[in-house]
Amino acid sequence: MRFGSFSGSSIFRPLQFLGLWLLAGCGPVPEARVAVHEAWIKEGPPVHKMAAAYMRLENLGAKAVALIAIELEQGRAELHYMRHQDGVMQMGTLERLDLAPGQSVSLQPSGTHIMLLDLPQAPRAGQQLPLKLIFAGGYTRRCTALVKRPEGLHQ
Ligand SMILES: [Cu+2]
Repeated sequence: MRFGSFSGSSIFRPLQFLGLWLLAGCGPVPEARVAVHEAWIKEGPPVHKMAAAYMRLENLGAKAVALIAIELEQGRAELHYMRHQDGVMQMGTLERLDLAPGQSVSLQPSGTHIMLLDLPQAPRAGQQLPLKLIFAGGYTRRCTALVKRPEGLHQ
């Protein structure tokens, strides 16, 4: 089952997800529930073995959650912030991304993003990369991010 790679309805997937879970009757349902919407990676120069990944995270659970790490099959990932300071865009690592119950946070160009580093090769448009999101407390969420060209995007 894949829940991350889509670009359609934002509401249907979580319901479907919950429904499958209930039908499967698998053990205790974890309290944390996070939906990943429209996960994508910005294609960069072919020589760059790094790229930025974006998505919208939605906390569907009743408790606050915090994204603390991201795992890749090959390479590594960091959570980064971007901010303007004295006219200069600065980027740095974020230790965690908190989501209150019901809160939706967008990782997007010029803002908070997931930096993919030490990749075996530069991601090319059309490829899909599986990501594993790790939340405080051990909850994990897998998604697949589609690599897209940054046409018309503010870089
Ligand atoms: Cu970055």
